[in-house]
Amino acid sequence: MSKIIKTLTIAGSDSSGGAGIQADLKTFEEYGTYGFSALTTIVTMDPDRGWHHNVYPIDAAIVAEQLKTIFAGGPVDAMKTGMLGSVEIVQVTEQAIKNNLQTNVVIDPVMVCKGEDEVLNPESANAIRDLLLPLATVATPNLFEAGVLSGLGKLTTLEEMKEAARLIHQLGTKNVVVKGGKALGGDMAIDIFFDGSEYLVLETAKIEPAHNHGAGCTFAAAITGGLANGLSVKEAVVKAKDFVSAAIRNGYAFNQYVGPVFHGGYRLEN
Ligand code: PXL
Repeated sequence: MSKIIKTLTIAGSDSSGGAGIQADLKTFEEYGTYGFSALTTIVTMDPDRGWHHNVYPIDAAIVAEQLKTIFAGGPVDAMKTGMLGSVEIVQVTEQAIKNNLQTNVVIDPVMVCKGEDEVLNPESANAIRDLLLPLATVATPNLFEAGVLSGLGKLTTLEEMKEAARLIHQLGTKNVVVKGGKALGGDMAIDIFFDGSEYLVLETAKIEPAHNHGAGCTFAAAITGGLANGLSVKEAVVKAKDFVSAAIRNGYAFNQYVGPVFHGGYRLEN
């Protein structure tokens, strides 16, 4: 084995396996990397309550201990964050990035689970904006999160997505991917990449049926895997779009409520 390439996710557990830390570790494996994880929250979904999500944050001191373990081997080649669960966990994450001089940092500013449209924890969302975006190589908000972070509210057009990306770039992240996915009207799933000067519009035809639970986490994890493998940010984003599209094409109906992506879809197709 040549040099091991290390990746890290600081995120929540999605018991249904499509999103969260499960998405991240499966994706890191597909990218040929050795994945570490620091667990921040446990999310359960209740079939007796219409798939209602319960979110259980883990004590920030335990998150700090996990990060101490992981960084005992030095910085990783690339890392990402997902659902963080509390302001204290955001602060612990900020300290770990700074103390370890960690580079290649992907901040996925998770505020809600799919289908829910209220910010789970506004204080945590603000802390991610203020403490983590300035440390980010890439921030990867979905359409809803981009509307919140930019202050523009609900985004409905490509032009609004671009303006949101520009405003989020001003919050300190070096690059922004607004994951529009299928959330914008029309036939195309549209994401945009902005590096502070140029926009790149990434488009694919919408996939039906859209088994896309976990697509956002998987997209961000794939960018992380690409950066760890030495791709430029733009190359990593372009490849991640292909990776997540294949994951959606190969997704499946788990039950009446949820259809997760299959993280190995890109491998099956290539
Ligand atoms: O897709 C957002 C998300 C992120 N992280 C965890 C989740 C979810 C949505 O279900 O459970 C742990």
